[in-house]
Amino acid sequence: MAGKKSAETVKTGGNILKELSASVENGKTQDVIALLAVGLSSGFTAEELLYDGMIRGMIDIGVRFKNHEVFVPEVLIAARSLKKGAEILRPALIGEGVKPIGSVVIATVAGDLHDIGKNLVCMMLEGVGFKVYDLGVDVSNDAILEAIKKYNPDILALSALLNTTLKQMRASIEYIKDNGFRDKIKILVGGAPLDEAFAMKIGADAYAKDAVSAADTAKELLHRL
Ligand code: B1M
Repeated sequence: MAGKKSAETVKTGGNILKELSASVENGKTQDVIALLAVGLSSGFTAEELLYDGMIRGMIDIGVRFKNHEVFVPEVLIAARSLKKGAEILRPALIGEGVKPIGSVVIATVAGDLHDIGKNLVCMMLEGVGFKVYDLGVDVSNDAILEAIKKYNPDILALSALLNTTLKQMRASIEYIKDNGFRDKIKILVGGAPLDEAFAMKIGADAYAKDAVSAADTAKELLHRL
């Protein structure tokens, strides 16, 4: 990434990205806030601090969660630190607002409460100029359909983090199709358990593996409308 500065050159004496990762993993929000301030003033980009620092900590705690070394409360505390950090980086990630290039309705599908990744996707979409209508988590097919009717978006973006909610993602797309709205929008899907092949199988227009590519892919989808 542009302007990359090796962590060793930071004058705090520590490795900012590693410390950020550990602070998120241990849910030390105050440390996250302080490290972000140092990181930003030391020349790291918001993307580096987010992806190479904070998200690594979330991935690490995810592995410990899977291995039953930590449990839901620890994961929630870490998630809270990451959310706080992402809020701090938000202005740097989003940039100055200009006339929207298009609009997106976004949701985490019904039965799924994971929203950290989706929230990052929202920020990146806003960052490249989309107007974003975020419906939140555990969003029913009806609520998605109502939002499409209300906001008339260019793109519907769906997120799922659980193997068990992948079929719900398919059901949401089917529901939109059954109600006659499929041809009016482009559908972008993402989330850790998905891949391109699955996205195509369930009738989405595109898949994106992370928040940055979600924003790029959404821009490409505008040309296919
Ligand atoms: Co959950 N959880 N969780 N969890 N959780 C995972 C996802 C899991 C992989 C952990 C594990 O076992 N290793 C596992 C799912 C296994 C599977 O089915 N594949 C799991 C499980 C099992 C569960 C519960 C069932 C646990 C339980 O209760 N026994 C339960 C389910 C609750 C429910 O949803 N109904 C549960 C609960 C929770 C918490 C509530 C404690 C908390 C969520 C808090 C919140 O989101 N507000 C939580 C968390 C935090 C995680 C982990 C640790 C971290 C997820 C995260 O935020 N990652 C996760 C393990 C892991 O991912 N390593 C885990 C950081 C985030 C930036 O990445 O969300 O992947 P991610 O988003 C990325 C990409 O996926 C992509 O871009 C993002 C950024 O680049 N992306 C998109 C996401 N959406 C996109 C949409 C797009 C494009 C790209 O276009 C539209």
